[in-house]
Amino acid sequence: MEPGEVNSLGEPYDFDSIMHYARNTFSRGMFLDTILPSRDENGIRPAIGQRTRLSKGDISQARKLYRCPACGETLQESTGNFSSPGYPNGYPSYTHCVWRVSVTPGEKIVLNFTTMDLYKSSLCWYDYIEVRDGYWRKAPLLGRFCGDQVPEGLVSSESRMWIEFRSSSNWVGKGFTAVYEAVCGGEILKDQGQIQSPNYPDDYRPSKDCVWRITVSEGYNVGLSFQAFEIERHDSCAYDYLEVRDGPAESSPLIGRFCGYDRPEEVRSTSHNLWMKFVSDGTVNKAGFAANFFKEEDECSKPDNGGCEQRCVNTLGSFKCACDPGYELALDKKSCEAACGGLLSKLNGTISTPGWPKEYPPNKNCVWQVVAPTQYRISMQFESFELEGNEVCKYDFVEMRSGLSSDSKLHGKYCGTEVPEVITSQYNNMRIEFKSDNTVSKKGFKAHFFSGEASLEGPLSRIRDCIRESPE
Ligand SMILES: [Ca+2]
Ligand SMILES: [Ca+2]
Ligand SMILES: [Ca+2]
Repeated sequence: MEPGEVNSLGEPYDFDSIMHYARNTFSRGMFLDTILPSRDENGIRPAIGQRTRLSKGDISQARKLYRCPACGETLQESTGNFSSPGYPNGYPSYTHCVWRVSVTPGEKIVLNFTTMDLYKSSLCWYDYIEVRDGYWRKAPLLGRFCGDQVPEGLVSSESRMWIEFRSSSNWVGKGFTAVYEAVCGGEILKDQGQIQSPNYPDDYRPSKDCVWRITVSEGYNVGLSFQAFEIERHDSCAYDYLEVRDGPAESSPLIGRFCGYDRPEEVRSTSHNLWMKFVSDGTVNKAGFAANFFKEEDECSKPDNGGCEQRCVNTLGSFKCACDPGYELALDKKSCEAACGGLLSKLNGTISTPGWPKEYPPNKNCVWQVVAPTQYRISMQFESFELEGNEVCKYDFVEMRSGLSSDSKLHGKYCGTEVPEVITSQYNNMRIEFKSDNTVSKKGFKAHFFSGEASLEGPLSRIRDCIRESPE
């Protein structure tokens, strides 16, 4: 091959690349060479075609291809240190380095500079170090430093930190050195969030001791609910455990010390503080826990009953309205309206649209299933009838069927103001389904049903008798 046919991005030709053909690729036998390096160093040709790792050339070409900074690295240990290139003999001018620190999720990074000697300029315009709270160059800035003043320690809010060093002066300073450490727990001043054991959902590490102090807005309690819980089991939680206390400190009243595989019940503090400690011993690690915390109040104890028409049920982080028996929650989730539908096994009775004789509510779906003894037939007579719509019945309607399921024999679909005729079931059961759409409501219907032994005349004559006796 001619040199012009090869593009190694200015690097020497890379026989060691993981992408390179092996010496016997396409050969008819294992030991027949198809390709041989023409370079010969003291009678030894370079080896080609390894498949075990990225070669030095692979890495340097990839860095060039993706314009990676020439220095810096990704640090993943729970402690570590790094320094500017050439430290302490002075960093080169026009240098650009990026260090990424990535520790166990659930832990934070504490970064401390141990020495600092960079060219000092206004706003650190020329040479500087930038520390960012996250994993990339646009993450929130924690600080920009230059000169010879060692900055205060910096703490990330999550498990990653981005440190960028740039020099554009010709001044020669020693540079900087820094150490970092992963820590768990911490002070949390938020109204809601999640707390996980370090490294969740992967196993936590041994010998951890993490303390969280949660503070929500004044006047609220702290609610805590667990999504997952798996901590080495022991009868008295002597090995690994999570301890929760009702207050701001280790001396606050104990709510519980938890371990094992059962999710603890929801926790509610009596003040706006909650104290939590996770401890693991030297052996046996499990997945740990994940829990949401949030500010909690008893909405139902307020004068307006949480805005609920009938009943108010307080829940952790929220509340909900409920209704008395015979009522159901309306669309606004606060008011209650008469429940509708049901299984009716009496020989006769009355059904009506919810709210009768007032207008029925929108978006209702009521199903009545009437069941009579085997030899009986059921007749339905409407006393009053007024639904939105006319013949098409595409807005509000009532459907009458023989049978109990929604695909049994349909007698008719009704709407408008014309009162349907008496309908008698084919067998001993009947399904009546009422539906209203989201606009325009009318008075609805009221209907009487009567069951009688199977003869057409039987139930019909009884209907007439009953209507005559009816006081309405
Ligand atoms: Ca353990
Ligand atoms: Ca609540
Ligand atoms: Ca309607």
